[in-house]
Amino acid sequence: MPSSRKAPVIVITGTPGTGKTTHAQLLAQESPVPLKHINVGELVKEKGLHEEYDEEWQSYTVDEDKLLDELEPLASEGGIILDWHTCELFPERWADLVVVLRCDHTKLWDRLEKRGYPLKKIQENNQAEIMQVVLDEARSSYAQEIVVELQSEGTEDLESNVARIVQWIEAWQKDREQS
Ligand code: DAT
Repeated sequence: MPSSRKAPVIVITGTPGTGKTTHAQLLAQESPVPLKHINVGELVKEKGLHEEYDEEWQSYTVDEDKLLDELEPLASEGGIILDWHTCELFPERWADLVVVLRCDHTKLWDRLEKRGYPLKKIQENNQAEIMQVVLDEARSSYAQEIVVELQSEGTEDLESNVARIVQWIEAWQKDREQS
């Protein structure tokens, strides 16, 4: 069922390091409708929407209820990009488009090494990318027609992916105007 939002909610997801934040930042600049980039991991830290810090994994255990309460009014309003490494938590009604970024696993390994991730975390994410965990998660959580898998290996991909999402936004707007 189409939502009553004036601007879409675009989920950009993928294994850490696949380029979500890079894409979200460029998309927020190029979008024909104002889109606010929400880096969900940063939001969790800023607003303390977590339970405890896991030293071994160097990450927070997210308080899912608190996070959903925080995001609900923003998602109802629309005009946001949700940038997170998982998407199954977000209710299906929130999302107008779900972009799953993919990257060759050796390239991903380099990106995560540069980021200073511990070996265990690099291995885990590398394996998840090979097994297309996030893509499967997106496909089982949302209608097939709103899930798009895009490669994110280099700047050419980045630019063409963002151009493609911009086209999708323009079509989404036209659709709204007509109905
Ligand atoms: P994520 O938000 O998924 O964790 P990121 O946007 O922070 O990933 O990107 C991780 C690193 O990889 C960063 O140095 C930018 C680079 N990168 C990602 N996707 C890219 C692309 N399509 N072209 C060039 N560099 C890219």
